[in-house]
Amino acid sequence: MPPNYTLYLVTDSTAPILKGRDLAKIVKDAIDGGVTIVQYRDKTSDTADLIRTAKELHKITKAAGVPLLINDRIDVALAVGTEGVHIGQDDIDIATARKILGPEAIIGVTASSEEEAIAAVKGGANYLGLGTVFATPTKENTKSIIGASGVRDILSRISQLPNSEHVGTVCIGGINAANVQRVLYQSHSPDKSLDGVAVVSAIVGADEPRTAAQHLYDLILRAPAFARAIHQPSSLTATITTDLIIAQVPKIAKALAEKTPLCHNMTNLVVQNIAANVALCVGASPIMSNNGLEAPDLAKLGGALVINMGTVTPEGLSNNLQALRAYNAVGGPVVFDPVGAGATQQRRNGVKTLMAGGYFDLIKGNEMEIKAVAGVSGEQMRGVDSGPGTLSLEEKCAMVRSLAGRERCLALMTGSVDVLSDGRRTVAVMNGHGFLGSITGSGCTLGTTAAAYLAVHKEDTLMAVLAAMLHFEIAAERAAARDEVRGPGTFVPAWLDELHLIKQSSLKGDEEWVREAK
Ligand code: 3NM
Ligand code: MG
Repeated sequence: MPPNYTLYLVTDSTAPILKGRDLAKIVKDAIDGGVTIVQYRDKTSDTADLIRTAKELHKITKAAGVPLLINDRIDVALAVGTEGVHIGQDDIDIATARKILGPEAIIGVTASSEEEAIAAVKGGANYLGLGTVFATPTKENTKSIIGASGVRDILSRISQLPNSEHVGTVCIGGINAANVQRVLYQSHSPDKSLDGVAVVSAIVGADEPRTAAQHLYDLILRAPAFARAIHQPSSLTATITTDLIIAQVPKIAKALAEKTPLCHNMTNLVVQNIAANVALCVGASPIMSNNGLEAPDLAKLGGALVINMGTVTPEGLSNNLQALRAYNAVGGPVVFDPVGAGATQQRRNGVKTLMAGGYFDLIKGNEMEIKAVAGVSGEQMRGVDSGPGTLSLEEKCAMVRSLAGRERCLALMTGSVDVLSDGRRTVAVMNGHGFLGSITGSGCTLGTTAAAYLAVHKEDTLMAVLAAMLHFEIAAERAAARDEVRGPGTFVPAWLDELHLIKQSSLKGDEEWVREAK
């Protein structure tokens, strides 16, 4: 029987995490809470202390039927007779460890790249610890931060190796209750999934290790609410045809007008008024609330959330995170609008914090913003990119597709041509009008519109956002073509009218407007 890796506890020996408490008591509580395997990791104690503590821990784990592994120190594992060891890339090699410990021992190896993982699988490791997922103060000298997508790339690569189904996998680094479900979801590759997660501070550093372990265990076993909420049919075709658009988009617009879902906007002061008006005109019921404390109540109302990073402050970020978690917990769609991402260090940090803190159904931005989110801005762009708007359509499609695939969500890059992808299907929309670029908040209100559509159509989220884009942009074209519209000022009221008229005609089952899709 292979070990159960579901909730893997790695111990710590440092003061900030232990806070003077007894490690054996913490391990006992953690096992009572649901921990399935334990690694004793202690980089500071002398050998005699290591052996003494390991013996004490082994008594506890053995009584609970949970394996105990020793980090690095084969001698300690041998002396105490524990079930195995965990070795890093700079420690003893697997073959030697196996020779010393025998065929029954559990030997785990840390891997942070596909190459390291392949070598460990071929070398006979029983399981891999994949990471570092997120930067963590618990281990400061980590080699590389690979994120959930890095874990997925490794899983996908080793799934092609013979016998890899017998190799367990856990991920490690910054995993906690707020991100564990998103990490499991986003790291999933079709051929191989994680068998569990490894944590240090989320349990050892918790005030109540038992409760913390119980909570984590429940979250791991329960499918994440947002994954349950999104049912992407496996029959989705690879191409979005005009026929498909005409067959589906009017129905989605009608559903929005009928259901008037709540559209919760956490947005900047500049666009609150127009975002609320656009939400009303497309058929949603807007609420403009930047207070994270009321998000759990709002999330229960079945609507969607837009997080617009327009005015980023530390307080705003923590409100955003609270709301993101509330919507993730119930599976409500969340749109991320990383306004000005990449422009300042504050904003780059904001993007990182939010993307590590929860799951977004849609990430939308202009070319510079999407580049920043995709992580190809700054130094790397110099010499390749002289400023905004330099990517060819093909390059845009590739970037958007790869971002969507990496994050397992939808990505939308707006511009004169808008590119939307779910990682498999990528579609470009040519509708819209230049006046949208001359008024404030048009990008933000597209996020609002997309959220409203996502709230009513979870069967195929790409189609929902495509419907939102068409409603939004065809209305802009119709407004700009009106006689009375002579510039951005007269455009805004006409555009609100046209958004409203498309909603009204969709309610009556009219499909004509969709034929203007380009
Ligand atoms: N190994 P926490 S990260 C022990 O990447 C360890 O190999 C890592 O601690 C690796 O759960 C890490 O508190 C520390 O973030 C994980
Ligand atoms: Mg080591």
